[in-house]
Amino acid sequence: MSDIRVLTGPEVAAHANRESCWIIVHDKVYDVTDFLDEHPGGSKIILKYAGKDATEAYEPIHPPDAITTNLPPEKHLGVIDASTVAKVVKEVTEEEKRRLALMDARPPLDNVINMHDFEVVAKTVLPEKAWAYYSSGSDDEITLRENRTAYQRVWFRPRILRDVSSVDWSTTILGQKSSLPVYISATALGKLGHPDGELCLTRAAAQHGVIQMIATLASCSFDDIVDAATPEQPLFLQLYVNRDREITRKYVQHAEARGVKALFITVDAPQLGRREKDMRMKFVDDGAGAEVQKGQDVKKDQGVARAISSFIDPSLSWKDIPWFQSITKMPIILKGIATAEDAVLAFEAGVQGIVLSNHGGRQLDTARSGLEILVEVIAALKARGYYPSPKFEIFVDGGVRRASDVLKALALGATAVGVGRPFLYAFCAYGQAGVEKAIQIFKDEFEMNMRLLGARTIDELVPEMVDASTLTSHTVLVPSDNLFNATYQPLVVAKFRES
Ligand code: 173
Repeated sequence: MSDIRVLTGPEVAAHANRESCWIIVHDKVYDVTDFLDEHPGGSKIILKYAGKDATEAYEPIHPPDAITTNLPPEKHLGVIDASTVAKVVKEVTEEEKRRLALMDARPPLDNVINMHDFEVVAKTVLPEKAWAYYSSGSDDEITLRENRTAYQRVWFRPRILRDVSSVDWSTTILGQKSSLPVYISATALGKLGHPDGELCLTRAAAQHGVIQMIATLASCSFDDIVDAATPEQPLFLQLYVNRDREITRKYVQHAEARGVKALFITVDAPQLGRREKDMRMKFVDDGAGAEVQKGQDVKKDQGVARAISSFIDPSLSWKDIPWFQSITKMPIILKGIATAEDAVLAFEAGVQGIVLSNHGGRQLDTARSGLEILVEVIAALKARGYYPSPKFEIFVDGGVRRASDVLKALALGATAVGVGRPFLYAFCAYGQAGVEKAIQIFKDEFEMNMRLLGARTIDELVPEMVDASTLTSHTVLVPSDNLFNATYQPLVVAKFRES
């Protein structure tokens, strides 16, 4: 006989205040009274669901095991008898109605011909909060925009008459076969934009031989993502290091046991950047302007990401690298290197690679683009005899929208590039089919650009095929990037309250 307690809707509803607060998540009932003030996102949001089913609000922004790891077992009260819970008829807001109508009126997928198209559809159909969270960069978003502009300061030097009847852009990334010199980079909270979240990426990647990097803060659980992959499908893992190293050790070793092929440790986020579009959204949504900042709920203006990132350890340092090397045999890659000095230290620390990145323009504003960093990194590694090396791979991410961008990074010495937002926007707009289409677009662009550049294989991409001489001059004029500008949303200043 099972001793699991079955609770009814009215029983739960009787605990709907600060003194006694029960909530339902995924058909289970929890007493979160003592946890209210510890909740990283503040108590107010939990109290909104006190005595009710909070699943819908909980799901996109919490790892599935968040409750089980944070609440002691005696606070797990039992399961809910679903037939006794009054169905909440969700009020469809005007914004939601407008959004659904726009979703119906999306351009057919056949009409989507580049990555910018996904972005403009996502911008239109996503809930405002999701768009604000995904699209935002830090501070003035100079770096966010520079990530695009940098690619436009590098020009091709194509070679001709090379018999390009057949071209091959497949490659190997950290020993794993990939149909593209591109991997799907980690982005968090996929369910804010699509009910299947990151599984859209996993399933599309399986169909096309592309490698996905799983985010520590994915909406889908790590195991659900691995379960959705085919047995042969290579997966990488992005890691935020927990203040509690035991949690990190278990997580890493579990990933290795489940067959993950490489560990990308994020090293550029000891604290999350201030993403003002995301922060502004919380202000507007809470209705009361500055007043809501008084009182207990100080974290609500910080945006979703900041609220859920408090576990990240800002004390992480080079001294920790040997510990990671002792707990896993997976290749270790440091994600978020921004200078030649740190690239040299990474090589000397014996890790297997680095990602030259500014976190999609979301961390230190006016940090340089990955592409610009690449040039100085290759020079510094070469000078020390560290490059080329079969044991050390260099990746770049940020701002990649075209296969031609990828070819520039490869010609300058990268093994592959990471693409985050475009794949995220593809599934927000069209689900798995969108991601498959995005991959197909990259393939079409690779075929054309490699032919025109005179490179039949990835190995034939050499530095002489690009002119990067103005890459470090941040003031040169470039033609206006109309597609990017069409979706780029300018930051706004504080709004007056409506009288
Ligand atoms: O860029 C991000 O938003 C990010 O990396 C993150 C970090 C912590 C929580 C959620 C997202």
